[in-house]
Amino acid sequence: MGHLTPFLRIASMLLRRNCAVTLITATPTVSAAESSHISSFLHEHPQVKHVGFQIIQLPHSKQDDPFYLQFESTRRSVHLLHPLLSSSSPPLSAIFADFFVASSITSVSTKLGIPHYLISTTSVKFLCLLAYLPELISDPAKFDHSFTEVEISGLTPFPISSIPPPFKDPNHLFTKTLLQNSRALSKAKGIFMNSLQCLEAETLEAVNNGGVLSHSLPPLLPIGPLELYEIKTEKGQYMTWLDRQPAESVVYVSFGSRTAMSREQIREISKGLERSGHRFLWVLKSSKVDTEDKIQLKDLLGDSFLERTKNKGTAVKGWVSQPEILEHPSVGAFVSHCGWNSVIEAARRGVPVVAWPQHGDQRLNAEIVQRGELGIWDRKWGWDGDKELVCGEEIEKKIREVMGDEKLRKMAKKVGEEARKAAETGGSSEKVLSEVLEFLQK
Ligand code: BUP
Repeated sequence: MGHLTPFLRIASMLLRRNCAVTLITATPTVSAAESSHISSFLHEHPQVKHVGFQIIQLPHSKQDDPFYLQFESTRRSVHLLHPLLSSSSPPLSAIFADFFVASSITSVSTKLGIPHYLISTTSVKFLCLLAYLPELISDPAKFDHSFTEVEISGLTPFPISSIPPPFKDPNHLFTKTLLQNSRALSKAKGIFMNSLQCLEAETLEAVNNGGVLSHSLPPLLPIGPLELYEIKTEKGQYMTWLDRQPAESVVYVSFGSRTAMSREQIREISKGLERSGHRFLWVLKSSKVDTEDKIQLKDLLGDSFLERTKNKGTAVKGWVSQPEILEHPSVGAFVSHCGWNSVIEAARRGVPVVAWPQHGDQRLNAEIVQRGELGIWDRKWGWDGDKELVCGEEIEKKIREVMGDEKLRKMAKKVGEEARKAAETGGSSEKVLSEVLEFLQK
């Protein structure tokens, strides 16, 4: 969902600017959330032409991560797109593609004689790490204990503990897919970034004006925060519950679409929330892929917790409308895995974040949250922690801190104001997108 969501948002931004949009999605999808979002989007936007692109699935074993497999299968199938697109009417003027297919989309756009742009679903900092990946991996000594930081010339170094653990294994499927794509980033006309000047000014400046990674990266085009699009669905009960809560009083807790916390960790979170005394809205998952998520809420949390906290909080199993929740005036803080979309959605309204990264780019994102004064992060929270469980007392402490620290809340609000300014007519992000569309019309 971290990839599909920004694409649907950009598709709707293009529609609002009178572009004709063809949406190409990989079939079959991995999760039920993807299938239902694609259907609802097409239902709400009947003018979009849809190509359900049948990908060739790779042989795999049960241990393989279904999302990583989907990325690699899609990457390897993309060269087959050309015949499906060559007779498009009106003819296509550009392709906007995911960076997970950067290596294979080049041949398609070249054959069609049109430019391609990439859409990065990550921070600028993480994209820089991806561009640097071939160099990082070519020297295994960089993972020695003597190296504590990743140093990319021209950028502020960051701790080696912040890189995704699979990067240490060049034979890992995720690393292999990213390496292929990383080498092709420079072939794109530009890379759209769902990021904000105020969160990543230094890195953006280093790449676009300082020539950092200039052999590996084309211009970066910051267009964040992406505009939200509306899907008319029935209002969830959690929204009605939020409507009844005082302003900025609720802690929203969610760890994204692919993280299922262990039973032990869930117990500690429940302790922390209850002991903090604050109101909460907690979204839970019990398996990585939603189609396999069959456990009931009461089996995860126990009847007594639900009964004791029924006047203080609400727990939800399954999909919620997160952007709507984060835009709601009752929400006062967000305990988040720091998926990049979640970070930018929090930034849109200046909701302070308690960062709790789980995998992938999320430790780097947590660092951006902390440095950008959008929230707080205890570096022990995440995969480099010295213990596996974060205990209830620590969770309670962090929640009290984020809800009680006026300075922190003010700083987060400032980020929200900057985000609003960037997105409004005449704002920096709006200008970047208009310029690309003008170029394509020539
Ligand atoms: Br879960 C969930 N409702 O219940 P990220 C997520 N979302 O609207 P991810 C919902 O999915 P990775 C839910 O608002 C965001 O736009 C959320 O993207 C939305 O994390 C998107 O935050 C999730 O980037 O990706 O999907 O876990 O693990 O790859 O970072």
